[in-house]
Amino acid sequence: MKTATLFRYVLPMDSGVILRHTRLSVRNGMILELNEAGRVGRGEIAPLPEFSQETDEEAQLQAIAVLTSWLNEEPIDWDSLYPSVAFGISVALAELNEILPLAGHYAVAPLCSGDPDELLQKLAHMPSPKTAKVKVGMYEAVRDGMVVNMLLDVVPDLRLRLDANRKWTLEKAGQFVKYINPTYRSRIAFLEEPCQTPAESVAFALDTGIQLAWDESLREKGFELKKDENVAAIVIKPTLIGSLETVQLWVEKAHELGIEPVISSSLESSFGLNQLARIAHWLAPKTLPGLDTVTLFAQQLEIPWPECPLPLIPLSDCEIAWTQCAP
Ligand code: OSB
Ligand code: MG
Repeated sequence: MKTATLFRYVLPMDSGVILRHTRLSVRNGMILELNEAGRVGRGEIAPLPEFSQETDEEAQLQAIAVLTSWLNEEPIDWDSLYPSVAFGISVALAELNEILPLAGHYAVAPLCSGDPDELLQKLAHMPSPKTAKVKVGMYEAVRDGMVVNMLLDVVPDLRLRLDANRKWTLEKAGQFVKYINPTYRSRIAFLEEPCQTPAESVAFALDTGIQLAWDESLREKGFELKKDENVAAIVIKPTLIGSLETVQLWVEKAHELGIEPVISSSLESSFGLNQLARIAHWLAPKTLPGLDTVTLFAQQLEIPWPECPLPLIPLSDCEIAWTQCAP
């Protein structure tokens, strides 16, 4: 006997979470649950506003169609699915079929998207070697350069991942670097997408010796990952990339080329983040994942993130959007 259920969640965010051009005051998403022969598999489908092409409504309609096929023992055409739907359903199936191991990679790179003092407090409790991620490109490039220099100065065993989200021209990126002590450059593990185009980013890396990570580029049509001394990492956001199989292919390709695959959050709930930590531990155990986003929320869902004090909402409190048994 098979059943499939879709829950809808609405979780309040911490004040001041801004995605590109919009403030995100609540996060909407779905948890799907599959039952078969006494086994359970769950996954999260949560298109991210400003990043996903699909809306919540489109994702829900497609998920219902796919789950109906699953109940009817029909094959799933993975290539035709929205990334968020492919990801959530493939994870639920992997859990159901006991393919996804339980152990998770819960050590993450703490994220600083504003106040560097908050990051310094987090780092004080972190064992060495310390790795953190700082968002740059939101304020003046000069200010970013000074903040990064200060952090590397104050915390001698710190390595930084930086993320500029394609905000800089080559000139602005140069202004940023000017404020960083040249001997600290090697402690920048990578800088994600410094410039508006990948070609400018590569030019920046060649100029400065600071290595790059591809994030947005990975999701661009025709992008091909090649061996490149300037590229240290790729940022894999499964909700934006697709099925677990697609994620696995990117991880394998990165490993083949000596590039680090960083499994990262697309602001999934604590439920989805836990699954991402398990995926990271399973597929890329040696790389610190980019999953420090639970504190952007005001509530957690069903499964708490380790040591996170935010209140926890059980899945049973969520609205059931759709449920069906096999005919
Ligand atoms: O800018 O990389 C981004 C999360 C959602 C949308 C965009 C981004 C992010 C993150 C996730 O930065 C956290 C991380 O990568 O460590
Ligand atoms: Mg990024």
